[in-house]
Amino acid sequence: MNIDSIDPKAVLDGSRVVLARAVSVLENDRPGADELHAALAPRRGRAHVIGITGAPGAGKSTLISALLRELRARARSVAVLAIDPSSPISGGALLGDRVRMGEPGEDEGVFIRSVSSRGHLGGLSRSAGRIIDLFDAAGFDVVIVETVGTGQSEVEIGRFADTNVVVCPPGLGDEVQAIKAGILGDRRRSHREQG
Ligand SMILES: Nc1nc2c(ncn2[C@@H]2O[C@H](COP(=O)(O)OP(=O)(O)OP(=O)(O)O)[C@@H](O)[C@H]2O)c(=O)[nH]1
Ligand SMILES: [Mg+2]
Repeated sequence: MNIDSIDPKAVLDGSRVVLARAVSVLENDRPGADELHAALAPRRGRAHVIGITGAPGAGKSTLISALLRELRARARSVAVLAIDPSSPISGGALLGDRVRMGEPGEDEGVFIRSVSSRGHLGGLSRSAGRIIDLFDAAGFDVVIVETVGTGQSEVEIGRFADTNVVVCPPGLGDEVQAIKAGILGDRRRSHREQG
């Protein structure tokens, strides 16, 4: 038996263990990743995807912790995909977002996964879109995506999220910042809206 093979039905039935394995398959583009993604297609398109982006240390993970508490108080199930930067030198990543968000404990309505950007530019990882689709198909009401700490040009999340939040530390820039192109000014239709 191929240990990487994932039963899409088990993902749709809400098995956390299978969901965690499915994320790994997509993240590492293992054999079966394309088939898994395709099998989940009919169940996609229901979750509300929130992208949280902004400069390193701006407070993205802290805001997500607060959003998690608020959404759970409203009985919404939430999956979080946090992208942490990988080192161009060692290739490794400290998955620190997960630490800052705290442990969801036994809460079945929360699923948090940190992955590394693996050198992908744009603020996400190469597999992020597929993992968002996976969480959507698995039935979460809300999918929150934390980008790596971004600069002006890392606007890829705008293509995937229904709602985009840019966390800005106080005291930077002026109103011209908001109308320039780039992370604050760009308005894009998401991939998901385009189908
Ligand atoms: N004073 C103040 N500190 C904050 C606020 N939000 C977050 N912090 C602190 O700022 C530090 C970084 O916060 P994070 O939430 O980890 O920031 P982040 O944007 O997720 O950081 P990266 O993922 O590393 O880019 C932590 O020590 C937080 O406690 C805030 O509103 N005010
Ligand atoms: Mg963070």
